[in-house]
Amino acid sequence: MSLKELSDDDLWLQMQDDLYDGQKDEVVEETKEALARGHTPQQVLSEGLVAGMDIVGADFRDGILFVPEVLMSANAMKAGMEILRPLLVETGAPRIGKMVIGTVKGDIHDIGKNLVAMMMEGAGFEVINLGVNNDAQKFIDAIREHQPEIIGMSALLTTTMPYMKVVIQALKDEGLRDDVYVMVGGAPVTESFGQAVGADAYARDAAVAVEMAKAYMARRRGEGVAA
Ligand code: B1M
Repeated sequence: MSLKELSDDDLWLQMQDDLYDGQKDEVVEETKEALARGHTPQQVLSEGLVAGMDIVGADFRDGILFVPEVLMSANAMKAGMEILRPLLVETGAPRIGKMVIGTVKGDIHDIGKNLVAMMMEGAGFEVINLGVNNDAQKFIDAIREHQPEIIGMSALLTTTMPYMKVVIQALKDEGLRDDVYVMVGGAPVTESFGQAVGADAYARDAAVAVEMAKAYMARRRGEGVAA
């Protein structure tokens, strides 16, 4: 059966299966087909790519999948995200602020962080994406160089999320803490953890991150305040 003959529900299932199997080319074709059917990039992300990665995550946790297989799934997901990228990024929204974002030291997960970066760009933020495995000095250097209003930290491991506190302490030590709004996120991160490490905001997903960042910029403009 060709892709075009699949119902929408079966197309999502096929995408999830192919992502699970690390079939990059197929995921790209299915992403294009879903868009051609008029689904929004957000729908393609949630019904196809993220839903597929959720199954990968569960089987990784349960010892059914191992790192090499998960890497292939991650690459397939990234290939699908590349198709969505222009739609998420080039929305023509006016520039409203600047954000530096990175995954913290010891952590190489970047899919969710890249999704946040893309959606922030789509909302009108200039985004400086530091990539993965960033120590506190990298965040500090980037703040000095780019003067962002917002910094975002992502962590996917319970062993790396405490490093967010190290970065926030380093910002204080360098006298930069009050200049930036600190946002944190990633699968194991919670609202209470964010508060405990002294972040300004925790966002559970990319869409929420965008809304919080926009709300902060509006407050900042309105009140003429720093972070
Ligand atoms: Co890893 N991994 N992994 N992994 N991996 C997890 C995180 C894990 C939960 C899997 C599991 O056991 N179920 C587990 C962590 C357990 C724990 O700490 N409690 C785990 C582990 C153990 C590991 C290794 C240690 C495995 C090993 O080597 N034995 C190792 C660590 C490597 C390292 O970082 N040092 C490892 C490696 C890898 C791969 C390299 C194979 C690959 C990463 C590839 C890549 O990113 N380029 C990988 C993957 C893919 C995953 C899972 C399966 C999927 C993560 C993902 O991309 N999700 C993951 C399982 C899971 O999370 N359930 C898992 C999709 C993405 C869209 O969601 O990143 O959560 P997420 O982002 C969300 C939100 O969290 C939020 O927005 C996004 C949605 O809109 N968000 C933010 C994220 N960052 C934000 C920042 C914000 C705001 C919101 O503001 C700044």
